[in-house]
Amino acid sequence: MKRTSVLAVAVAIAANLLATEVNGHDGRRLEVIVVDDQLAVHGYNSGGVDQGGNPRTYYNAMHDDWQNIAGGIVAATADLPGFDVFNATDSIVGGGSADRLQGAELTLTLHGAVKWDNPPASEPYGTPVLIDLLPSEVITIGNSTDFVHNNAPGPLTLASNISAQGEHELDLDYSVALEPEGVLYALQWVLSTDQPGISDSANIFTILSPDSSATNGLRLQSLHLEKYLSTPLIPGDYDRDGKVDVIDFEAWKEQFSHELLFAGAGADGSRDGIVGPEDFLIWRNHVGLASPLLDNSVSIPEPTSVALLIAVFGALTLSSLETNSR
Ligand SMILES: [Ca+2]
Ligand SMILES: [Ca+2]
Repeated sequence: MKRTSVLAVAVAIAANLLATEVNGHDGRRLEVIVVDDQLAVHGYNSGGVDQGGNPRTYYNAMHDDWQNIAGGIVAATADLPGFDVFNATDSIVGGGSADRLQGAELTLTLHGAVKWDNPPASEPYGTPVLIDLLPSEVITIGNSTDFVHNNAPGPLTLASNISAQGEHELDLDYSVALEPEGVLYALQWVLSTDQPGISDSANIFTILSPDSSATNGLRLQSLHLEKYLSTPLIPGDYDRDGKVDVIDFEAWKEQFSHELLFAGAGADGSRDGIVGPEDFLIWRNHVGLASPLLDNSVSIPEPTSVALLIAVFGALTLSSLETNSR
């Protein structure tokens, strides 16, 4: 990195840190939860609503956008998505995890970053094409004590000695010495704790889209990538809309035989890194289910139409898969 770039990033980070100390940030955030003795994060939006649902109908992924630094400095920063640990009273998504995590430390470890260059301008956005970053694309992420970047991944202490009231506004400061345009970045994290009996999270993704004041903020494409990389609330919900229906079957069919960069993405319900017949069975075993987060206006397919669908597609697909796959 050139010296001017380093300076610009340092200035941006310093400005961000000052802002963070004054107050936390409203907007797209991630509530830390414990599900079946495993850490997870559940996205919600404290600053308004977007097309992604509030809270999200899936775990472990959230997007927000860069803000280009003004004044001729070629750099961008972001301070969201941020994290929170809530008690039962303050919990946005229900329950709260402060009692389970009381006294514990939370560590967020960066494992790397990928990008989706030039996603389609309009729907359908299709399966995201994820590639490595160029050596010049260095995303630095820090909090008040530590820094990591995508070429030197490692741990950040998100919180230590969590109180019974929880820990609010655990924000990160993202910085990059360029002004992203036409590209979505996804940072891959794992959340862990020293609290006995609670295992590490699955992959968690924070996604950053271009400055929303730029010509194309790619917000809907970011949301699409967020859903693709997330963990569904209900197994078989391959488009992450909170219900398991024929659209998820279509997603599975479109992605069939794809080998994935990240196990559990898209239609990989079995989390083995490939979209195969086992993921069809997961869909079939959960079809008709819907998340309680959805309101009553959501229509779920009639049992008869689902049964018909399984009869027609299920038998056909499985018999062909059994002869053709692997
Ligand atoms: Ca669905
Ligand atoms: Ca699979």
